[in-house]
Amino acid sequence: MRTKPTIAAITVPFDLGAGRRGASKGPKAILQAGLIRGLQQMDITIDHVADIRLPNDTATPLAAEVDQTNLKYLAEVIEVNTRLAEQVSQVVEQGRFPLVIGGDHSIAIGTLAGLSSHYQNLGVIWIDAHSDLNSADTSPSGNIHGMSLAVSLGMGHPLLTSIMGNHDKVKAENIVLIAARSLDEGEKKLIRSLGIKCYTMYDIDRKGMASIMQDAIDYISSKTDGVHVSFDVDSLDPLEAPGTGTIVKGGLHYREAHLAVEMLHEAGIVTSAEFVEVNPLLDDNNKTSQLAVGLISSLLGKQIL
Ligand code: B3U
Ligand code: MN
Ligand code: MN
Repeated sequence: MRTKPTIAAITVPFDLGAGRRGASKGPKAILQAGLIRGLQQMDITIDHVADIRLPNDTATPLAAEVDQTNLKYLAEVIEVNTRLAEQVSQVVEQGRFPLVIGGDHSIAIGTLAGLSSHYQNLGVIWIDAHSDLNSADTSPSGNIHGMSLAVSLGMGHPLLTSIMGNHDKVKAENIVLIAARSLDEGEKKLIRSLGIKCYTMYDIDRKGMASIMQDAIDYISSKTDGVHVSFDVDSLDPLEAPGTGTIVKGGLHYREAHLAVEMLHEAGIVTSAEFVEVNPLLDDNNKTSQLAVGLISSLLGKQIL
């Protein structure tokens, strides 16, 4: 990202992967908070290339065929992610930087599927209070936004793992989790058994954000040919980001989150990004959408001086 890439923004007004409604209004709130204008002022070229929605008639063609099991809105999640994956893949093919704006975190399934065919070893920096590593068997909720990283590792419903082909979209050794503090038992087991690099809030408190980010960047840049940043705003403390569906206290402070994305920009390794789980219905005076705009701007190179 040393030379300014052309950004292709893809909005995904979808929230059926989450337990509560409202994240579907995230893209509009983030755009209204001045995302495009802000980036243009930084001399960044940004085009809003697509808005990925469900068809208006709510019964998707897949709905009848899909065995819903305990996966909520499986047909809808498949439909949206299939469309998103195709759009993301097209943007990469055109040599542009995909910036995906959610929506709930289930959309990472489509983003990573769309990226996967363009990289041999895609790195993923997953900044989130959660690890989203559940499957139908381990999920306490049935909400697919808590399963998207597992699906991308090839674990989950075959209709989800086969979006854009049956290959695993990312390898466990190329993932770094940052800001984790709410992990289910099954997720902890998986992180340990697969050896996924996981920096919890304990690690961040102990070593400081700058040191953690440097470790994360060194770890991931040595072995990957592209890095995707998947940023869930619930990684921040609820005091900073009240407008999100599953708040977990003890999160990143405003400055820690900005430092993380500033260091990622400085490292020059990031090739795509997504920002998810802004829920304007729960927000306080657009605080969380404005925060998202600030974080995106910093990731794309905004500096204080
Ligand atoms: N791990 C829980 C909670 C959760 C995951 N992601 C969010 N919440 N946003 C689950 O439902 O899988
Ligand atoms: Mn998440
Ligand atoms: Mn989360």
